[in-house]
Amino acid sequence: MKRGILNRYRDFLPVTANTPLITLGEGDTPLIRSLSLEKELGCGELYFKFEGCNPTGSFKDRGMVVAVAKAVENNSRSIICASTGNTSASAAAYGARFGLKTIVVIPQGKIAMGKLAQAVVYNAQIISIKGNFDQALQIVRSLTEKYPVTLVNSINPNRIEGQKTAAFEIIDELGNAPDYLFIPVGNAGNITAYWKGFVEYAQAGKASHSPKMIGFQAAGAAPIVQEKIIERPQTIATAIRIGNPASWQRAVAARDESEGIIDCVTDDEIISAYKLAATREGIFCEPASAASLAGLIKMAAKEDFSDKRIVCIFTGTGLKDPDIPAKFAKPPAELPADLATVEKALSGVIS
Ligand code: AN7
Repeated sequence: MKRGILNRYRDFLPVTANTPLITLGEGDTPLIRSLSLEKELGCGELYFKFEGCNPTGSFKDRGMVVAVAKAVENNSRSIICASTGNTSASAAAYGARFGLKTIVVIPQGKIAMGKLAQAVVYNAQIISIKGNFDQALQIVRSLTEKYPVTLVNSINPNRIEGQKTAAFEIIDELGNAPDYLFIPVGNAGNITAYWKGFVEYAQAGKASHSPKMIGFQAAGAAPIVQEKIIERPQTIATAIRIGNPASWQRAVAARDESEGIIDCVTDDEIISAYKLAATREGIFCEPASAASLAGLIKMAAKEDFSDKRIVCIFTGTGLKDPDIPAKFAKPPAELPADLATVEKALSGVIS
């Protein structure tokens, strides 16, 4: 039975006697051993942690459940976030369930259809700005200085606390930390959270070491790689279309303390990995999520991982962004409902 991360990992979370142990069933996501790409890429062991299996379809639920629990504990009446889509979907869901007014500020035309649908159905107050995520976050920060509304972006430390539980789950399942963790990087909260989780669990004696953190930004939105703010970030992976990450310094610290790397992958590499995850492993993740696998493919071409244990994070489900396949695949031909015609269309396919 799913217990939720607040209950399962309460000893490692900011849980007090007054914190409601709320849950929508977040966490406990599958760690899927690769059947095909592990061999092909020459990895000792390769696993995919599929965060798309969270209640609103992304890893954001782990952080949101803690942020909302603390908001409820502190008698907050409303929450607010800027979002490229997944944070707004998660905030709207937990806000609805636990009686908080939810305000989301999103970049117009640049969030996936499914994510917008979630915010609409969960009945969030949606503000769509003619601008990008970084501008939305700036506005939200200013609003929270002026009004008594709880900020639930990852600059809220409770978000990072919740998200670190994914690292705990990996160690609990593998019995130790992996050698490498591949992860997409946008606003850089998640890489920060995983690193915190790995370090804390190692300190608690649950792992003998911590993994190298290997983060990937999209090439058109790679401020950490280029070491400068990107004013007009561009990428097909709208979730990580971010030019000035809030947790920039902490991501750099995670990279350096773990002796890892933060690099970037092109949109073509992202889409190619997105297709491979689906066609070779049966995992439908969203484009931003596929940046982790795209990064592994890029690195495995140069580096020997044959004695390494690797975990690749797929941060969200592909169902959120149903427009993407149309960019590279034709819709199926429409045939009459006639056996002979269907048989003919299948000649060479079935025998
Ligand atoms: C699927 O929802 O920033 O580096 O506003 O949705 O912690 O930002 C989403 C980010 C990776 C990057 N994969 O994580 C938002 C938002 C998916 C995402 C990231 C996001 P961070």
